[in-house]
Amino acid sequence: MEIIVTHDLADFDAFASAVAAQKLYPEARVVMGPRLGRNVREFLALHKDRFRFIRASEVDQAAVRHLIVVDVRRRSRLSDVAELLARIDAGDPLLRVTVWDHHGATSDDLVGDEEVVAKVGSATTLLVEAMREGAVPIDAVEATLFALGIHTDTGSLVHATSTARDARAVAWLMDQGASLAVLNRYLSAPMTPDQRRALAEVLEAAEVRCVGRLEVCFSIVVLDRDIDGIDVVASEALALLGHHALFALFFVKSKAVQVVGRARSDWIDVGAALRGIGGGGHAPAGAARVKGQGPAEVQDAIIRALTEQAPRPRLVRDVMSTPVRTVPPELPLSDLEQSLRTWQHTGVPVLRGGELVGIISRRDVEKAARDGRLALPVSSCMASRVHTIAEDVSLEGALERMTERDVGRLPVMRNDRVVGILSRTDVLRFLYDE
Ligand SMILES: [Mn+2]
Repeated sequence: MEIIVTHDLADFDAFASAVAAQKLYPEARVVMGPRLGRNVREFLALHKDRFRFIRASEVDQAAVRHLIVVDVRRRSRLSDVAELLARIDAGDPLLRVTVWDHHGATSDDLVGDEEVVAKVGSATTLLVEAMREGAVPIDAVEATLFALGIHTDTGSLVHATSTARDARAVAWLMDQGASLAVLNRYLSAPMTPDQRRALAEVLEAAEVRCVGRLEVCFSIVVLDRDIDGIDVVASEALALLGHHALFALFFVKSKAVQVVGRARSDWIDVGAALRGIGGGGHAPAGAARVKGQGPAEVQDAIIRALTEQAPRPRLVRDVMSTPVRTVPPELPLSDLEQSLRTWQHTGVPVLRGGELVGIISRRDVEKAARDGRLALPVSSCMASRVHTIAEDVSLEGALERMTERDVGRLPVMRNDRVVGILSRTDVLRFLYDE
């Protein structure tokens, strides 16, 4: 017997990967864990007859000859097939293991006899590539499910983990007739009343902590029962709050803490932080379920894990231009015009006795030239209200300041002294290189 398994609480990527694997291994049966994600359950309410699967309890694990594992490879997430894991440990020669996964490696990983593992945005992508290569025919319903898998795990190709391979797989699925109407129905399903209530509580309880110079939001919410789709609640809350990351801790029936983590900044690896408390996931998204601890303890453990992996964002001082050229306020504009041309600068801070008193841009000087005012001193047309930034602010913070104030350069300060200048060019280089 050949079986395909994935992680519990299967989301669209897990379920789509399992169905796709069945196209590649036609003899294999799809085995799902005891719980399915809410979106997948809703999808199956209409598509049950198209996609058949069995439960682990229906499998004679002693009779399995080929185990195909998709969208997971950590052993702790495969407790349904503990008997098969034991056979693997015993070196059973009758059992072959194949792994298709896109998660980062851990010491707890199952090692397959064959492995297709790559850092792509979704596991489904890997299976779609194999189907495309093998010219395996798929119909529009299958193409739609596979596209749902990729869209879900990649945030429709904009999560930091997305790759061109995911986009090519989606394009191929569209060629195979993936239905946009069905994609939209399941990708932007309206929230249930329970989800809306939970969202309101997450927003209400949100507390911002500074971890490694980044704003990380924590929300502890007490629930008297499990709520479906809290992952969506956490994503939505982060989008509304706009911090670098958010961890929503749902204390369910005073028994377990269900954590959902989401990040908008590449500097935070949510999956790695949650692996520290027995959960898992990717850099932008992860989850964990912790028993026997209160939410405050779990929050402390997450902060410890985040601090250990030290998300050190790039700071202003790492990318500012230094040493900085400055001019005195009494310098004639004609001299400055010459200097700007040689320095190729678009603006310079104006200092009187070491103190910042203004800033002047090439545009100001050009205007003075047009008006025939080049004989006047720099002080006559400098801007004396100068927006500055401290050298130890994160670049992310500097970027926000520039956008808010709509200024092209910020003198960088250390104890009231100008130590550098941060220009649009510096910031853009950072934005596009990272
Ligand atoms: Mn996945």
